Amino acid sequence: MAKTILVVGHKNPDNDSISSAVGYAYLKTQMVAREGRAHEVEYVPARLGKMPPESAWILEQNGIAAPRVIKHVHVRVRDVMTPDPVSISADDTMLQAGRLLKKHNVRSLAVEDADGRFLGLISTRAIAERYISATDALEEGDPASSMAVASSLIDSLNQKVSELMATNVFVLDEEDLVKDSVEDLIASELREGIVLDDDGRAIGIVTRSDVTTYPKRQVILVDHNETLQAAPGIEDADVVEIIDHHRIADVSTANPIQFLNLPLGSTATIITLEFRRHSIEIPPPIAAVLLSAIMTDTVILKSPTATDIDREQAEYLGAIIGRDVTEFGLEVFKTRGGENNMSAKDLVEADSKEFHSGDDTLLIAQRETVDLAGVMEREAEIRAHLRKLIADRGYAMVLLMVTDIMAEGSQFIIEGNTRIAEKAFGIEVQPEGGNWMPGVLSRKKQVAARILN
Ligand SMILES: [Mn+2]
Repeated sequence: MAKTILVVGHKNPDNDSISSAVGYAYLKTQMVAREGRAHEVEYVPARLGKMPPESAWILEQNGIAAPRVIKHVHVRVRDVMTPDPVSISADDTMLQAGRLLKKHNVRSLAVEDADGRFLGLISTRAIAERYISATDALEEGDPASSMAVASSLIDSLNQKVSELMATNVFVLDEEDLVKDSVEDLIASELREGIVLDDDGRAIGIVTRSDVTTYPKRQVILVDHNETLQAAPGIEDADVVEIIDHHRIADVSTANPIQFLNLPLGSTATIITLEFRRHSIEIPPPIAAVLLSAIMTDTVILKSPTATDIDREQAEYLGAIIGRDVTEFGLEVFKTRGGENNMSAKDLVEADSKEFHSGDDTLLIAQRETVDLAGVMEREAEIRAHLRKLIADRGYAMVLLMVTDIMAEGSQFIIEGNTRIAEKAFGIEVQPEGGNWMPGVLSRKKQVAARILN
């Protein structure tokens, strides 16, 4: 079976995280195919939450499936279990059980009722115990006792499976986390646990050694390298590669890996460079997806994070799909739709990132808009939601940057300990109306960096 490597962006995925996961999984797939190893490994794009509307749109337009939603990268029972256990009916005999064990070369069988529901386990150990108990009657030099043992053993062959099966079996669900099941399984009487589906049918067997020496899940991180923004369980996973354009943070690995971090406008730019470095052709649908991410991450190449390399790669992708990049970028932004029908929660949280500063956790959210006035009309509602986030999650400060793409600046709406922002930006934080920050378009370069310094 091919091993799976997840390619995943950060929490609260933005278009760069989604598109980079899709693009990089495609590139890696092509690379292993070229090496004739396609059967060995499968690269699966994944995401840690709802897609932004522009991602849903660009993927749909290009006939590409949405990345798979994952909640964590902990190892699950289904990752370590032996699937499809060999089963036997409760009415079958021990002779049939023995033959099945031998035929399939397994140590235990799942005993099931007429409807296929799990009743118990029959194991080589149960048979051995039956055998040993039969020999109890043996007395040396007494032919009669030998005959008794022999007939007891022959009887055992005709015994029903239901009489000898173990019913005190530890039951697991395939979505259970291995780390939560290890202790219980080791403490359980039997060597094996059984994995049941919702209908009570056996779908897997897990042994003690399965859970004590399990392989970690392999993950490629795109567009982040910070634990706080990564999938829950990342410390329990094997990060095999990182492609990013953010500050170097705290994800650590056991082995040397490819860690490609460049101070460019988007991760999609780096992935485009990687396609070219490896001479893998970019098909138009993938080019469109990557270009959409360069455009959203660099605010149509206007953000101070946009470099000449981003412009060159954008042009390269634009040529593949035969589009003017600025026009295409505006079209992508328009698919985000207006803010009118959006809840304050979505407006604030859709693109929000947590940062640590000393003992404090801060939330910096960004809403890029073509209708700043429309967003500011809802200021009271937005501020109430920011205060709710502080109350619920204990942030020291929440800062929403409402970025006006056309005017090329951001309105700051700040709640919580406003002194953090006052110190970082030398401003007097306005409790009403917010603060207009001309030229501030980049959360990473112009906001987070200044606050974290
Ligand atoms: Mn990015």
